[in-house]
Amino acid sequence: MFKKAIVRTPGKSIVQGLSTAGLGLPDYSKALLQHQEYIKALEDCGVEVLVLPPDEEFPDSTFVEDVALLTPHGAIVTNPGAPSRKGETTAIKKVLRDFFFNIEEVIDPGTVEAGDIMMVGSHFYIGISERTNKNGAEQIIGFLGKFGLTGSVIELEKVLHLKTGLAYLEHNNLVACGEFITNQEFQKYNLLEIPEDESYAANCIWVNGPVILPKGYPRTRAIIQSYGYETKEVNVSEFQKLDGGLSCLSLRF
Ligand code: CIR
Repeated sequence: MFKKAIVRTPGKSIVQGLSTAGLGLPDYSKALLQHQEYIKALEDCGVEVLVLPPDEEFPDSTFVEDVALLTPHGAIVTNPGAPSRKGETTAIKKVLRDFFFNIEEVIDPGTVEAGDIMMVGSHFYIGISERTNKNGAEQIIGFLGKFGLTGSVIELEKVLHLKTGLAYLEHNNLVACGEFITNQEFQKYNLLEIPEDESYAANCIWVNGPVILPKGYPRTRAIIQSYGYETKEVNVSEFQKLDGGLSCLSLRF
């Protein structure tokens, strides 16, 4: 169960965020409203949300999930592979001190963005991507070991982050899209296969029972509901323009 979540309000500089989506620039006022809707959805799932102020210096800093990995036994501050995002870790480290006694930190030459890490019980899958390298993944596995947890590595082919195409919904149920559907590692789960034209919705989050998913993906919603989940939809179109999914917008613990 998640008791708390940390989010960061987008700043005006969000329009300078990294993007490959080709969907145009995000609209700042819309992004703010959507962010509030997102917070409300988390609260409706029984989570207390800590809302951090905008950090204009870092256009992508609203995607807080990438800068830390939070586990029940300790936190790990990452070292983003995107040069423009490296400095985001300083602020999150200060925030985490209020909640975690054990805090580890990934250092160069290791790079990690935690959008590449998926928690399944006490095991963590770590995607090797353009942002997360092998050295970074090894550091993560070492820290997890100290916490009594385990980790393993998954090579990514096409997607930005591991959780761009995967979401664990507890109860052995795994939402998967594209390259992950046939990956041997994931065949032991009940795979909820998301059609390619709804791939953006594969990045959804289980929050204490309900599943929050992006608005506008009816087939994905139906698949998730068919497994007995209550669903909540949030419009995150302005974050999608920056390659950001639902999960990236919060750190849940
Ligand atoms: C980036 O490229 O870093 C941001 N524009 C989007 C990060 C999305 N994070 C995620 O998928 N975990």
